[in-house]
Amino acid sequence: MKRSPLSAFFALLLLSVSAFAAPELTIRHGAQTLVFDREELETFPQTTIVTATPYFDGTREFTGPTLRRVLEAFGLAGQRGLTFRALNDYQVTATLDELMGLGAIVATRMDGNLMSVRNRGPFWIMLPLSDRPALNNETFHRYMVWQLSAIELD
Ligand SMILES: Nc1nc2c(c(=O)[nH]1)N[C@H]1C(S)=C(S)[C@@H](COP(=O)(O)O)O[C@H]1N2
Ligand SMILES: [Mo]
Repeated sequence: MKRSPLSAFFALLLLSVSAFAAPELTIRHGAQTLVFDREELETFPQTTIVTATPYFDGTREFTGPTLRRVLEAFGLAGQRGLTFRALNDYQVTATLDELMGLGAIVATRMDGNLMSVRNRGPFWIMLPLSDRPALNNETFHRYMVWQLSAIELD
């Protein structure tokens, strides 16, 4: 089939629309799927974590809803498994019990600024490492998923 210049134009338009599409966080539990964009995540009550991290010198301020709040809609608890997935294909699995007591937030901002994918954004699971030094080790750093794209609940 011969492609008209017009269809090439629309193909290009589609490409650029998806390239600039708003980043989203998908949360799945069986057939139930919730998709939040940044603005929606910022309509939840916001929690701020000021902490040193393995990733930056000095302390940074991270802001976003608590993980607990984001998952609340699903009404799940206990030994249920949860998998975080990131844009770079990183994934880590835990149970809700393991995660819910950590004070984790889904950070949408660092020092008040949105985070680009290049800056490990747009969403980053952040833990209050400075306030809770017991979390400042590899066991818990694994859960600090940057470029978070999806959360899957068993
Ligand atoms: N998206 C993403 N998040 C991630 C990782 C990753 O590879 N990709 N590595 C995890 C692991 S295993 C650890 S220990 C911490 C710190 O990783 P780093 O020391 O490689 O920066 O980030 C976690 N978050
Ligand atoms: Mo790690």
